[in-house]
Parts: sequence; structure tokens; C-alpha cells
Amino acid sequence: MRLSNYFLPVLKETPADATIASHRFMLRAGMVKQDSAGIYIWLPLGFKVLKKIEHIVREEQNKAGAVEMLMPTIQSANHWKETGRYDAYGPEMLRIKDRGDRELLYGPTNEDMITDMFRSYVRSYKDLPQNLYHIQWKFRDERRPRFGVMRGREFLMKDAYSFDIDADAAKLTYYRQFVAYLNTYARLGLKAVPMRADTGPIGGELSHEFLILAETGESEVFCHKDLVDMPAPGHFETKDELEAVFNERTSLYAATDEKHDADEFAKVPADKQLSARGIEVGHIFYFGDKYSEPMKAQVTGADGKNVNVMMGSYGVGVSRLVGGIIESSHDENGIIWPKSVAPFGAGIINLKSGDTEADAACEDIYQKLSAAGIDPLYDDKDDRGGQKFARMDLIGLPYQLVIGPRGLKEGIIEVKIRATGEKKNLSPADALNFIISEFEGV
Ligand code: 5CA
Repeated sequence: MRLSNYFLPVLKETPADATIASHRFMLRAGMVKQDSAGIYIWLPLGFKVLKKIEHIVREEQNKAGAVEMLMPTIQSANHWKETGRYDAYGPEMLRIKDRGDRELLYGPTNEDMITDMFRSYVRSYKDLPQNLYHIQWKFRDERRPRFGVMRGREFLMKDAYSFDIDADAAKLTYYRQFVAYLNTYARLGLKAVPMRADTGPIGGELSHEFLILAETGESEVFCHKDLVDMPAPGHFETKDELEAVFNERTSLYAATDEKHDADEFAKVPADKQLSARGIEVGHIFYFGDKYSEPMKAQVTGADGKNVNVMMGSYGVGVSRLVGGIIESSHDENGIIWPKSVAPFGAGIINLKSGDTEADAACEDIYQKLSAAGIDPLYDDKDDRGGQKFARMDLIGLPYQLVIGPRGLKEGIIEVKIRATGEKKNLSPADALNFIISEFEGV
């Protein structure tokens, strides 16, 4: 992409109401624009990152055996009346009436709708297990939308819903999602810690929130320090393997404030006790027949008797993750994208647009990086060098190639690694190879 063709409305000034780094940088880097409280326009740069996160979440869901579908944003109130949640959900739910005075709502979550869908097709234990997910916009009329996309009113969520024959089978599904979540966050460059959590309006007894530690996080958390740096588990299939990962990660203390047990926490060695703040980037639930019982979502078991299907749901805050990743990866100059979600792989800065040699060298490397699938952003604009550097640091692409007439005379261009600030003077061919090799396996 050539910057002269792109839409990147970078702001010089920090917007006054943006109090945390991710919010500030998302506004300044032209990633989002607030349209009304908690509702954002996703500008091209922000949209690109959102789609990359979505893609990784999708791949890991598919690997874990979940099947993608799409439910509508607007739901009939009838499903919610049947489960008793229409009244229970409260003012966070945006209630709508159509022209025929029928009650509708903008979905804050989809348990009720999917349980209704499921019961109309599935009859037998032979059709189980099933785990269906979608990646869809939600609306919650939050009392205090804040921190930009972190606590929005309209936000993008991946939500999966599982159906099993009994509690044991459902717990295995829960473990499988638990492991998939650990792998997902690791691919996003995050250290997310699963913690015992309150189930709130979704319900059930068993649930884990996945939190990334950040001073600006909204949740208060307590955990064993060793959980923070545990590597991604990798992919597993068997019950024993999945259960082993689950047990390993849950044997150490980790809880959000609502589930915190000071006596249990005191048993953690003092030098391993971590009390911190965190950003909730996902939440998984096992709630058995909370929805299948009132909705009579039953299948016939092997013994010929009808039983309620046992369910769980599994949410990832896709749009919140854009802010969460920035919160955990930035410096005073701007964002530092992990390679896996960077909106462009590398930025090319032409220090003298209009100079025949500089233009030709930039153009050549731009073509070659594009052909190699690096998806570069070429700053071909006619701005001052300082302005180009600041803009490139702000938008946080992992690599910068700085190309100007002076270096070219010596046969070199400068490669800057955004995360460390390290600079290398390389021939254009070596610079190209270096960047391509850095993206191997990403
Ligand atoms: N149906 C269940 C799981 S599929 C559910 O709705 N869970 S949830 O309420 O915990 O939301 C799932 C994830 O969505 C949260 O972990 C959080 O990362 C994200 N999320 C929730 N509310 C907001 C919000 N107002 N703005 C941005 N992200 C949000």
C-alpha cells in the first residue's frame, strides 16, 4: 500500500478524553473514530488489525473442532423470555420495537437464540457433540463505556456454544476450549492467564476469565507468579492430554476479585504472590442445562431416554484485544505490533520523494516485499523526514526501511526494528532477505 493512496488520518495532538495508552494511540494513529459513546468507526488501519486478530481466533477455533456460522445481531425477545433472561438482563440490553410493535433486541450474547436453533434440529445423542461459533458484533448499553474499544457499547466478539450429552463430555469440551484460548493468546503475542471468575448474567458454576496483566486493566486479580510466563501448550486431542493442561494451569492460584479467597491465596509462597490489574480478553463458561432445561433442548440418549443437552459458551473479546495488545506492547512513541497482527509487515520511508534514485530504490523494494507477502506500507509522501519517522513509530509496524539518496550512494539502506530500536545498515538485497526471514513461520 502506498501511503499517498491510503486513508491514515494521524492526529498530532492527544485527544483530551483518552486516558490510557491504547486509546490515545488508536485515535492518534487513525485506527478508530468515536461516533458516539462506546461506538466506533473502524478506520482502515484499525480494521486491518481487527481482521488479523479475527483470523487467528478463527484458525484456533477451527483447530479445536468448533464450526463457524453466523447469527444475526437483532434477536427476537421471545427466546429471552423463554429462558427468563429478558427481565434478568437489565438495562444493558438494547430493547427495540419493530413497526408491528414486536419486541426485539440487539444481541449482547447468543445462548438463548442458539439453544432455540439447536433444539429445532437435533434429536439424538448420535448428533453430539457440537460446538458452533460466530464472530459477530454485540451491543451492551454499558453504564460507563470507556478506554476506547476496551469497554465499548458495540463490540466484536467470538462466541462459541457447545452441546454435549452429559457433564463429563461437556467438561472435556470446556478443556479443549481452555487450551485453544491459551494457544490463541500466545499467537497474538500476549501472556493471558486463566483465572477463576464470576459468571455474571451468563450463569453456571464453572468459568474462567483470561486476563492480560496491565496497570490500566479494569479487573483486580490475584495469582501465582509462575502462571504469567507459562508458554502456550500447543495442540492436543486426547482427554488425558487436555485434562493435564487444564490441571496444570488451574493447580496454581489465580482468581479475579469476585472469586478471590484470601486464605487460599495466603498459601501461595510470599515471593510468588502477585496481585495486579488485568484486562479480560476472554471468558469461558460451563453452565450445564441452564438454557436447555427451560427451552427443553433435549436429545434421546443411548438408553432411549430424553436428556437435556449440557452446554457451555466461550467468548473472546476480539475488538477489545486490539486495545489490549497495544496496552501490553507500546512505548512513548507509539504502538509496537507483534508480527502476527501488524497491519502491515514493514514500512518503507522514502527520505526524498521525487529523487530519481530514492524513488527507484523504494519502488523496487516495495515491489519485492509485496511479492514476498510482507504487505509493506510505502511512505511515498512529500513530508519532512522527522514527520515520517514519528508517524511510522506511532503506527508501530515491526520493521522500517529508511531509504535516502545519501545511503544509496554507499549502497545501503537502514532497517530499524521497531520493538528494540535497533538499526542495521544493509544492502537493499540483504534488507529484503532479512525482513522475509523474520516473517518465516508467522
Ligand atoms: N456468551 C458469553 C461467552 S460466549 C459471553 O458473553 N461472555 S462475556 O460476557 O464474558 O463476554 C466475552 C468477552 O467479550 C469478554 O471476555 C470481553 O473480552 C469481551 N467484552 C465484554 N464486554 C465488552 C465490552 N463492553 N467491550 C468490549 N469487549 C467486551
